[in-house]
Amino acid sequence: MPAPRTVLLTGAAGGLGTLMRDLLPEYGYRLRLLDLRPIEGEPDAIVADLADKDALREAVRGVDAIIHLAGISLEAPFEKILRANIEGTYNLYESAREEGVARIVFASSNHAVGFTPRPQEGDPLIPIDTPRRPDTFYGLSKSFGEDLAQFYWDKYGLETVSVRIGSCFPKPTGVRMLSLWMSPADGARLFHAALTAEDVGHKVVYGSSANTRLWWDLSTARSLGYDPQDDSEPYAEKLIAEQGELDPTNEAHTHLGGHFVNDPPIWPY
Ligand code: NAI
Ligand code: 15L
Repeated sequence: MPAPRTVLLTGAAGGLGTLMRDLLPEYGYRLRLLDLRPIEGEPDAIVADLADKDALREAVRGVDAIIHLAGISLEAPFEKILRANIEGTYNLYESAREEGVARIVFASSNHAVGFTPRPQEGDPLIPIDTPRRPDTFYGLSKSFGEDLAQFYWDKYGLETVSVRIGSCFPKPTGVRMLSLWMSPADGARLFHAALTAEDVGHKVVYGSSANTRLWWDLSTARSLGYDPQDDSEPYAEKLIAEQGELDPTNEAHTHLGGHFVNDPPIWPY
């Protein structure tokens, strides 16, 4: 597939969307922005709900690819997750299929496999084909998104890279995050690789930097051409001094999904 140029970025007003709005144009992309919320300084951004099929159809028309970040990014009652993440992602895929968009990069999450025990010292890294173990309705919606992507590839030939993102923030803020952190610059590298790799079909990859304390296997992401440059280790000493080492008797410290397994943060809207 030729390198995509015009890319629809859904969820463009959010944390990750804001970071990617800054970083992706350096790779030569022209971004079309979409979010439920208006974006300051971006009068051309499309303000639309993923429930609005007509707006989605128009938004995807003529783009080469989509980076799909929009949706509820924390835990919420099932009905809300159903509407935004499950039906919303379906609506986006249907629009993409109807308009002949070749590829979607889907923001999946570590919470699709959040109940997976984290590796202890000497254990192998978590492989990409580990059974899915969602830790929340939110994680369940990401599992659905991955299956939806597989279905649209098998049935319609619409390609997807599903990125199980760890924690993409400017800096790691917790000890668990030392293992899952994806620096924004590595995030842009990974999205660029996912947009440009040849013949991906549907591929699921983990999304993080090359952290010293990595818990999962980045080889599938690397097979796309992703070459992470960052490592959370410089933040480790200070975070561990402040918060202590992970506690093996605390469920939130012994699972990939962290506190989503027992006390998930709730979507505030
Ligand atoms: P965020 O909550 O900051 O941004 C999500 C955006 O989606 C918001 O701007 C919101 O207005 C928009 N949105 C929500 N419902 C919508 C709807 N029905 N229609 C249109 N727009 C809607 O989340 P963040 O951190 O930027 O994450 C982006 C994506 O990446 C999410 O799908 C999240 O699940 C996923 N992800 C993020 C991780 C991270 O470390 N930031 C980790 C794993 C996954
Ligand atoms: C996610 O999926 C969330 O969207 C993000 O806000 C973080 O909580 C991240 O996972 C994480 O696990 O750190």
